[in-house]
Amino acid sequence: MSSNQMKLERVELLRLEMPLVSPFRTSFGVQTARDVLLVVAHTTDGAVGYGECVALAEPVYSEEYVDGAAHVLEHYLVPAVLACEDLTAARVAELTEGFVGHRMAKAALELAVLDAELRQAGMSLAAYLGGTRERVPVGVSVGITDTIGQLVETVQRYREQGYGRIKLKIEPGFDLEPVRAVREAVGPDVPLQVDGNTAYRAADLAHVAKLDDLGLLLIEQPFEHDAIALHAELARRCRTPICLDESITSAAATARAILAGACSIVNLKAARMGGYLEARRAHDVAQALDTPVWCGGMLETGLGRAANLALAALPGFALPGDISASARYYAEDLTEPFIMVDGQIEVPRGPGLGLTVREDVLGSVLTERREIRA
Ligand code: SMG
Ligand code: MG
Repeated sequence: MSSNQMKLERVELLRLEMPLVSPFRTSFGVQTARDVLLVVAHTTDGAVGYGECVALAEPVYSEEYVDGAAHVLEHYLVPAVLACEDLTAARVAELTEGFVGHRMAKAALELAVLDAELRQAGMSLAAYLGGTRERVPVGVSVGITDTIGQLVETVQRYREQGYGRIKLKIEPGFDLEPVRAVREAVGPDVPLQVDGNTAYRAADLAHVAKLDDLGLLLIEQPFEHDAIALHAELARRCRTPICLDESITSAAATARAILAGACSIVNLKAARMGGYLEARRAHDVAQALDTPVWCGGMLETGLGRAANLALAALPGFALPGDISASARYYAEDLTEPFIMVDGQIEVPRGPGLGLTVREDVLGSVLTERREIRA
């Protein structure tokens, strides 16, 4: 075996129930706690790596959901990788490509193997991916509220905490009016963007295009994931850049969406495209097509956020990410808490994800543990 090749001895699948500090409502539902699935890879040399699976409890953001991810990992993906005698993270995608879809589950397994590999090699994930920055600009994603007054109050609270860029979740019936109210409250200079999470349909085109008057940084994924031509038509009708999230399922999909004129900015989420290695390729494609990217979020714990910070250190990440401080999500994070200073968060530099799991916190939120052996 060459130096970075490994063999896995066992893989643990941990389920955690992490209460959120406040409910987070989007067009597809309300999250009050994060049902987290952690993949822990143990190599025969004693290296340990962590991968957080970002699938939500229900299949509402994409077709994946956490019980389904745990099942496909236990019965298909983990056995395929456990059988490999000369494993590297770069081989995980090829070992699991016979199983269709399940990109978030595959991404978590690849990340666990990659973390183990990099901890063994003493290299940070940011360095491995080609990150060039020590800290990255971040923003906050603000959920839908019952009243416009509550939304304005919430935004002002985040502004006081130092968040420079604000993203507002929208849905039919909660869009032009609340966004206009926030724009008036914060003034013309605060970077504001919106995210429709696929809640709009073709008949809403003219209505969605009215967002163009609100001085937004971008409009994220108003239409369904496969509505490429429709997003391209919206882009023709707006000066505001259109950004895609749910549509971007691979590096190839990134190229297709950009070349079709459906987006001029890309929300990169590694898990949605099967892992950090594919996300790196999508970043390179976007750069080749002169298209800025930014790092999306899935309410990750500190472990998943560490990986996102490493990705966001790459040069093409030109806009602030949905990577907020730990306190925006969890009273007790799984890792040392991430703190925001001057609207930025530091990229971890230690080997692998660069952070340690707080075993006391893990113990208090753990709901299930399974072990799969070679
Ligand atoms: O991690 O700060 C975060 C959340 C960012 O809004 C966010 N994510 O569509 O971009 C998106 C949503 C998806 C997850 S909603 C639970
Ligand atoms: Mg989004």
